[in-house]
Amino acid sequence: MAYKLFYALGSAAMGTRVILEEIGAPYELIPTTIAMDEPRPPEQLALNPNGWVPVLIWDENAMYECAAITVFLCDRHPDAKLAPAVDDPERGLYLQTLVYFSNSVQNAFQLNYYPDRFADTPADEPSAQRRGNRRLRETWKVIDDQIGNNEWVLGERFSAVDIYLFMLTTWLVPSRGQPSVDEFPNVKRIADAVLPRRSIQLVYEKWIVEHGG
Ligand SMILES: N[C@@H](CCC(=O)N[C@@H](CS)C(=O)NCC(=O)O)C(=O)O
Repeated sequence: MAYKLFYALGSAAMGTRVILEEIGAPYELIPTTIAMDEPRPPEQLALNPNGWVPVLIWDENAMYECAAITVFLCDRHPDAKLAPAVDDPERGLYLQTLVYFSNSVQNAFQLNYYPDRFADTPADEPSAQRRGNRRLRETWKVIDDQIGNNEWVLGERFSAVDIYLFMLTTWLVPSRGQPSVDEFPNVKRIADAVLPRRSIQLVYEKWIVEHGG
């Protein structure tokens, strides 16, 4: 049976869609929005009361949280070779980096994109946004240093973490005061290497056109 994915352009659901493309699993997109002034479909809110995407549905089941969905799908489809197996020595770094992306880097983005969730009053929001941008610099630097001279995040092996990294770099908007990906050469090297993949070209077609790719 096909997977179903609550989906919005520019969102973390794009990363999940890339994974589904890489796996070659049939899937159906359910359009939703990430606009703060637009309502979410009740079916989405019933599965994720936070109103976030991605939300993945399969059989009679559903789950949210992009990093968890990534681990789930890659484990479910090992033939796609997107993740180290549970007993592989690289499994630790794989999980560590995915969770760091999800709870530290993404959190820094949230401060900048959704400051109302972190500030007491509207007057406090610019401060939260500035702190988010500093936090983006701090957390991306940690990742850039971690990668060092590695070809991919896990070393010589391409994995779902590289796709996740690419997705997060598309959210960096220097005109908002956020760092440019150019400040993190090791991150940029991997993002550039992920870009030509067929799955990325398909899912990020609009972003690539807009960014002169
Ligand atoms: N921790 C969640 C966060 C997901 C998230 O922030 N999604 C954003 C788009 S990238 C969203 O749905 N934003 C709309 C909202 O927060 O209401 C995850 O990693 O899946």
